[in-house]
Amino acid sequence: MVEKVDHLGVAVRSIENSLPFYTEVLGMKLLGMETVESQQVKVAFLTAENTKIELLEPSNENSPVAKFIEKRGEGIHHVAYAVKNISESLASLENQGIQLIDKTPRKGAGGAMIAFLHPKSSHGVLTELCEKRESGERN
Ligand code: CMX
Repeated sequence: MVEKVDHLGVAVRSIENSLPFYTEVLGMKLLGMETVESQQVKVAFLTAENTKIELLEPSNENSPVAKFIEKRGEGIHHVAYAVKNISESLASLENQGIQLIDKTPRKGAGGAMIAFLHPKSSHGVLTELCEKRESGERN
């Protein structure tokens, strides 16, 4: 089902304050920033070679990322896997009794279709599936 790890999501209080660590200290390249209203987050994508990190800053206090930071502090938030066909993957996971947060895919950052699996069903790791629909550097 899974083609590769697409990116790791890291929850931060402020993208502005955390970016210098990634760009200046680690020397990663900033690919872009955007606000994903449906997920109530502002995101920044960074890359080194074929690896991507997504920094997630809550855009309001009701954001799932705001709740995460309040409970656990800043840190690794999710692992995102690239899949070829997200709808088929979700149907297969549901058939296997995996608890889905999103039963149907929704639009995420970079124009990808995304869906989350509940961390209770994936041994404590919030898991995202993503299917890229657009070509370009972000993909
Ligand atoms: N990783 C691992 N476990 C997590 C977690 C995370 N990121 N977020 C929450 N949990 C755990 C909590 O610790 C809690 O466990 P316990 O019951 O053992 O305490 C349990 O999941 C329920 O968490 P909660 O704090 O009660 O929060 P909610 O039930 O309100 O929501 C979740 C949890 C995962 C369903 C919700 O955060 C969600 O829907 N997340 C997916 C959407 C999201 O995170 N979007 C932002 C990213 C956007 C993007 O990448 O584009």
